[in-house]
Amino acid sequence: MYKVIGKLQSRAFRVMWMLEEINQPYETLKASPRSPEVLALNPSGKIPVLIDGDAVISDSTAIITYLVDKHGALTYPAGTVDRAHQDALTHAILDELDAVLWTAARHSFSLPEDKRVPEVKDSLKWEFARNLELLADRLTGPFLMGETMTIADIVCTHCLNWAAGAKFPVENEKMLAYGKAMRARDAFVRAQTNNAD
Ligand SMILES: N[C@@H](CCC(=O)N[C@@H](CS)C(=O)NCC(=O)O)C(=O)O
Repeated sequence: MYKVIGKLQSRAFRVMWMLEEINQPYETLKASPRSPEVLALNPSGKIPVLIDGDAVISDSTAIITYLVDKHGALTYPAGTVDRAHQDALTHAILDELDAVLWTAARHSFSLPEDKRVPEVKDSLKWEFARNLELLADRLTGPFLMGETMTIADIVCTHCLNWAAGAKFPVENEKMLAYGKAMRARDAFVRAQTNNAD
């Protein structure tokens, strides 16, 4: 059985949700970043980490990519042009949404206090809203890749939830409707209820 290391309110949620989507059983260890349990598995101290037998895999996007490739679901096959587009979209979301939110988080609580520049957050909020508008322009189907749900939707929806928690306004109607539909998925709801603290 898979083991997910990390708390629900972190990028570990992406892994829990993916495992629910592909109907794979898993257990969780609700460890905090940089805790001894995490450091023993991942020298960076970051969560999530996935344990699959003897294998230890870090990074939420690497983990969910591994899972979809292994189980042949929620992805276009590796080596196809569709997969290249899917990967490009996933990386764009990491650059344009995840990285912006993470920079704000670092300047809110993660960096040492004397290294934080809280004033940067207004600029990041503007950048996030602009990037979301650009992403919305590309949204033509129920999912980011059109008719097929992929890992890009898991990463993007997680970033939309993260934005709400970080008080980054999401005002684009298309993205609001998209987020609502993604959060209504049975697997999303199961991931939240099965892993609540
Ligand atoms: N790119 C990594 C980022 C992992 C990451 O930064 N996780 C946060 C929690 S969501 C963390 O562990 N932060 C602690 C730290 O950076 O020291 C991923 O997607 O897993």
